[in-house]
Amino acid sequence: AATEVKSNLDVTVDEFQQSIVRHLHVSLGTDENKANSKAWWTATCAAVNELVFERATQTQKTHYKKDTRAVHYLSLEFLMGRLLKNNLTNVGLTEIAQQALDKLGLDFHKICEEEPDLALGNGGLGRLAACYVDSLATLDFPAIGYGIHYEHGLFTQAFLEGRQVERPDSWREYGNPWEICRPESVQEIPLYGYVETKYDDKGQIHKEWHPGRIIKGVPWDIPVVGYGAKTVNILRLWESRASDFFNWDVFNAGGYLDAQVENVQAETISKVLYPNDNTDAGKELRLIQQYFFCACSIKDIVRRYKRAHGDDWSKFAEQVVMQLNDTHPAIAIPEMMRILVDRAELKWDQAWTICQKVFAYTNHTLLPEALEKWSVRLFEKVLPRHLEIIYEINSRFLEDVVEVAFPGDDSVKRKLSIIEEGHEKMVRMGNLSVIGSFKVNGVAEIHSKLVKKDLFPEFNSLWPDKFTNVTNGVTPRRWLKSCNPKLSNLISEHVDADWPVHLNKLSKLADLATDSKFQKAYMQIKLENKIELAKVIKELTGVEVDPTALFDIQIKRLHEYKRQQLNLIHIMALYRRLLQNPDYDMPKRVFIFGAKAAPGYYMAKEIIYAINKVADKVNNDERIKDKLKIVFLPNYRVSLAEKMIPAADVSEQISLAGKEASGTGNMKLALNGAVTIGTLDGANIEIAEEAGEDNVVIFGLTVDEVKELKSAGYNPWDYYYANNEIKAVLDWFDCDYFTPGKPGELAEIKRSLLDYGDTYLSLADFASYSEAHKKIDKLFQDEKTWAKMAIMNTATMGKFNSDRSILDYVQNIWNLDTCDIK
Ligand code: DL6
Repeated sequence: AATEVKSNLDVTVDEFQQSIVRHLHVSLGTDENKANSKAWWTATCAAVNELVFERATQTQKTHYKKDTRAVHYLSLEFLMGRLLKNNLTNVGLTEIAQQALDKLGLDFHKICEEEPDLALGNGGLGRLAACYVDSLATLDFPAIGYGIHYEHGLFTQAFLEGRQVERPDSWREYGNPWEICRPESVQEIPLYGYVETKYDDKGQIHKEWHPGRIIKGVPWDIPVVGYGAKTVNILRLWESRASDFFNWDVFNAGGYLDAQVENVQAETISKVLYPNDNTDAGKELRLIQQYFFCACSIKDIVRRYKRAHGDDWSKFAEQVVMQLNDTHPAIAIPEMMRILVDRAELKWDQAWTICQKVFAYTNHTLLPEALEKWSVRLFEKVLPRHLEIIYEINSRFLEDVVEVAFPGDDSVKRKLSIIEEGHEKMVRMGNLSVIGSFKVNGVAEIHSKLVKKDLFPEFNSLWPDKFTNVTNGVTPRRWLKSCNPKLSNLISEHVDADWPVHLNKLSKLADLATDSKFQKAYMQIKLENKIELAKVIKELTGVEVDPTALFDIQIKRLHEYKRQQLNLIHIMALYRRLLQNPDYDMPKRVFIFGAKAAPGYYMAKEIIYAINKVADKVNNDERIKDKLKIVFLPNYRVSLAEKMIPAADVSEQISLAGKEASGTGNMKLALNGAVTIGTLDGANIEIAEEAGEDNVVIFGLTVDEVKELKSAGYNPWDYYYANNEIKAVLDWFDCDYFTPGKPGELAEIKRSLLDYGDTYLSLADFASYSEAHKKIDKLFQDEKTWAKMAIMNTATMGKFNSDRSILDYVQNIWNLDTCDIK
């Protein structure tokens, strides 16, 4: 195929076919007659792995031999999705695998559908980590991702009479072919207990932590295949187990079951991913998860360093950089200090100098409810030595830095202290991360500005050079080449075949944006992708949609700041307009949602319910002649996104300005030719800059206007009384129109928008949003203009390649060299 990367893995169709069959026999112990689709999928993965693990070993050997500096990406989440198609794309064997399976009488796409998603993340933050490890391998940078080997990833979502119900995710119930256990690298991790202060002969103080529990960390490695399959890095995920020390006394006394209790508790640590996006869980188990994976990872890093450098710590900061993916791994900072001071017996200053050269921190949110704080009481119980270290870091910082810069200013000290005073003392992980890191970055231009201006202004005045921006990006291998093969092939007919690594080359398509032949080909592919999605919609919801209608897609976690409720009230307004005037001028529209709500987030679940109820009514209302359809696809996840994104006409990016740090779905949708309807928030601003104002539709208050309105005293009732449409739509929630026989069942939505203050200003932005949609309607009805806009979006998204983000990190933060793997 035109877009196939030249693989350096030389494999013929016959060889690949033989390899699949061999694995069916020797790895799975079955044969061609007995094997079901799952077995064929497993055997195909094994055939890929046979090639990939060779490269992984070669990569590790080379990094070791060359003693390379490496980045260690510490993240509580890696939302990897499915790996078979992605790995085949990256090794350049998609066609070969397809033909091999074809010869075996199997359908490649059906086999790929057997794969469970690796849903070890909640949303943007976890998916970003997955894109970044892809780019690091593609660009041949020595890197390792560290995280948790959750037994259950993000819950599976179903709808029961319109309400979200959660079921456990079991991505590895019977094993997963992509992972390899590494018992040789098991680590032991202490927890709880107390700290003893000792004095040596010279009167020097030594601290000794006597832990109350020891947990075993078992590493599982997943290969991360770079595009072109030169570098294969590793994602190392830690599973918790009870340590080998078993409670033999209890066991021998006949308490077999009691003796197992400890095992169960230990294994709980990596049992389940916390399903909260952009909120802090604040639970003991979560703190233990954070410490567990950081401590395992640091031991692993130190072991590898010592293999090359022995006890000479002077090179550590030259060899190691650790990126903290939000504050979740911030406990790594005091843990590193503990290793250096208590175990390696370095002087405090020497240890701190090393630490401050090793850590860098990415902030992913300004939302106050997502900024992590742990009670001092909890710290004292779980990590008593770390609390002491944090106090020491804090008092030295307040005396040596803050007092010098702001002499006598206690209010600044209170703000910058790692410890928040109050009726319950808290450890502020954000402040710890800033103090312990040499760089702090936000994830889009505007977000990084707000990090400096609103979140950490005093830190910024202390250390202006510490703060920087790295705008997020997404991997074009998964988010264009692999998920949208038809568009990829069309692109490759017009642009150099290496566009998946040099995404700026798509700019050449701009010359074709008004070329009617190219427009026709481009829009034909969009239509075919919409036909495919229509089938998925029918399968998942039973709703039939017209593929020629405008497909308007909002896919992201359900959160009030992302404003799915604004989308809903606008859809209801459209419905009302159609009921009042059946000839109301608008193209046929299908509004498509995909979103999971955190199980404990009441209002988010109410919004899902309301959308489903409104959908039921609208979809079955013959009066509006199918002009409006609404579908909420259950269980939104990476593999579903891959089917939705290529079929989108319009991309909804409608968060309240100042709330969405960046967004990355916005980039994926625009890259696949969807026109953004969006606020001036996060990366939308940069997308608009790149695409040009003619090719996006911007609406709503700006960050400054939001601040002004809030400080003047925002009153949603003003908008309710001033705008008849808002009033009518909100009043609809009070009756039983959408919930027959159950009046007021959706009234909580109205209450949140009026009585509870409309925190995210949906009513203030409604009129402007509605006008923006009218504009979209007009543009969509003009086929040529719309085709030009869609093509221009694809042509201008080069900046949002995650390779560019990684190169920004490398140049401004990590200072890495590439390493060629022969
Ligand atoms: O940076 C990745 C992603 C951004 O694109 C989203 O805008 C942002 O909401 C998300 N942040 C989080 C924060 N979670 N915590 N803590 O998920 O990060």
